[in-house]
Amino acid sequence: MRTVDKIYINGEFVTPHGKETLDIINPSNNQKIGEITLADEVDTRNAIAAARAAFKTFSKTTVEERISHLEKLKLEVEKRKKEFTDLMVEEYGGTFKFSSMSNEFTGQWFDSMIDSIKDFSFEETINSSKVFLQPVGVVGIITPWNASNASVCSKVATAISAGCTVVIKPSEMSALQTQMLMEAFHEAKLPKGVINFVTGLGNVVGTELTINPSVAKISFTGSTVVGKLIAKTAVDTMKRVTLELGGKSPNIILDDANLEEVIPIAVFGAYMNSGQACIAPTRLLVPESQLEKINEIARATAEQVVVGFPQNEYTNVGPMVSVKQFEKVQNYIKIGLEEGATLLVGGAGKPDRLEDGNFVKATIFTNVKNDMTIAQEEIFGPVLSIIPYKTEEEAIEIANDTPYGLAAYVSSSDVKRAQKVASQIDAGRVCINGFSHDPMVPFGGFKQSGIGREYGVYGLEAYLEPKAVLQ
Ligand code: TXE
Repeated sequence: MRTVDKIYINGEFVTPHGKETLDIINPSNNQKIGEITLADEVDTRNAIAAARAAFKTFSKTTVEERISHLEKLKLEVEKRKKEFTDLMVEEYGGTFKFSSMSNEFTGQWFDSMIDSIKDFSFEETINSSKVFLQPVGVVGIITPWNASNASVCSKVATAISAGCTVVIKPSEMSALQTQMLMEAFHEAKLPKGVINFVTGLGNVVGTELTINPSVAKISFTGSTVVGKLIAKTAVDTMKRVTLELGGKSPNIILDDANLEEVIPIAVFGAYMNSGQACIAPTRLLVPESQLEKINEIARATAEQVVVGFPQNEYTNVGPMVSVKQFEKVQNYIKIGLEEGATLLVGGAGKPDRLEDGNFVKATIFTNVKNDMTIAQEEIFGPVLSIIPYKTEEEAIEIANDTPYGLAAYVSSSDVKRAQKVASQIDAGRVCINGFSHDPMVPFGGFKQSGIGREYGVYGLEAYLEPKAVLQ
């Protein structure tokens, strides 16, 4: 049985003032594997005070000093890649494939920020005046469970690059991964108080971070509901907010695309991270004239998808993170059937021999209409909706017809045509012909998918406050 009974404040592991505990459950079998002691408001205020004190000197560090801190953080995180992968598989139920890829990639969050700041000008001259880009202050970092380390590392790397100090409230559902991250960051030996961790509940620790006047900015990744709550509360103290929220990403297959190639990619893509990914292409928009053929290829692909224990290297879809998330996905499958979508593969219930865990069948609905609930709301599970369209214009209209605008995908054998379509889509990121990722390129949402951008120079600017000195 593991215990997570420490938080990290002012360079030390301390026993939290909070006394409540929470079980850590393995989602593959719903067995208890450990327990965490939850931090409370007092712990949060202590962490904020430490970050505030550290900010006085850390905000004055040079770019070279910050680069050296980023290098040390990267080194310590990379040393533990294998352990992080094992914990992600066990605690979160992330597939071995996804978890190892995600941890393999973690160092790049630090590298990309080193590349972003090494030539960045924190000072400029406009006419005879100076503009200084100063770090905004103490940043509250609130992160979810679906890519815990990646989320924390990318936000911490950006904050450190700017000269900010941080109080991190990771998801209470990633306590084991957080514990190891605390150890890694501690070993990096940054000045005391620059990085603090307070693991507790959202409505306790998260709320304190959001109301506390000593916190200058909140960087949040999570649900749209909580994102809105944070934005409303944060405005009372005029905090800066960066919100990376949900998505319902369209994947437009144009009529000239090579279906045998792009449909399998689309199906496996929708199941990335077992469907628990904000950028997953969950709405597959296809030419109506090719619907039958596409249904066939999608069905054949889904039959190859391995749903099962996440530690198996061949598994594509592991369990949902919690019973609550499992039930949420099941409910959407039920709604899909009730609203008249055609079930192509999968459906309600658990796959055979996987009854103990939170496993969902790899599911595809076809003949979905875009106004159906399953096409409008984020399901966050392995459920793909195939939506037929008649013309390219209609495809673009459907793509844009949700409250979200995080990611989008376009496939065509004519790249220029795909680019033209991409230019008309309301989303913060559009990938042409497949899935690509670049940690230097801005990431964030249009519409209700969020506010602001993360990564690289765009992300950095959200942690800086311009100060003009006129003379
Ligand atoms: O997210 P929450 P949940 C979506 C996805 C999923 C749904 C619910 O659709 O099914 O959200 O997941 C903290 N003040 N995404 O309930 O609650 C919380 O402790 C401050 C999309 O787990 O938004 C955790 O650290 N903080 C998404 C973080 O917010 C609060 C990733 C996210 O949890 C808080 C995850 C409060 N009042 C879920 N309440 C993405 N964009 O990738 C909770 N938190």
